[in-house]
Amino acid sequence: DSDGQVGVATKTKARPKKPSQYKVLMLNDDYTPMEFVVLVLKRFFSMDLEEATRVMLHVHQRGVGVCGIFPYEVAETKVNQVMDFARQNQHPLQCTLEKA
Ligand code: TYC
Repeated sequence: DSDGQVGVATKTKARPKKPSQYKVLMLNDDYTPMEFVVLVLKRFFSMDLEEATRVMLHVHQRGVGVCGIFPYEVAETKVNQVMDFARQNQHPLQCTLEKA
């Protein structure tokens, strides 16, 4: 350099990281009607009736299930939309995020 010092240049490889993905999880409860859960899966996760019914029954039987995997901001928006819609309809349905 300008002082005459010798050094080793290190270079970090440009490795653009993929945006982290998050699972949107649906939780079972004893009160939300099955039809309402199916409606939510169709409306906010673009599932057809067959897939929505399959996912709803999985959650009903196992306690939790994956609605989809999305970039963080999309996943968070979907959780908020589901929670708002459930609240508006006075159902206790819960939805949450988990790193994929
Ligand atoms: N367990 C609910 C019932 O018997 C149905 C249900 C399914 C609720 C999935 C929530 O995420 C859920 N009516």
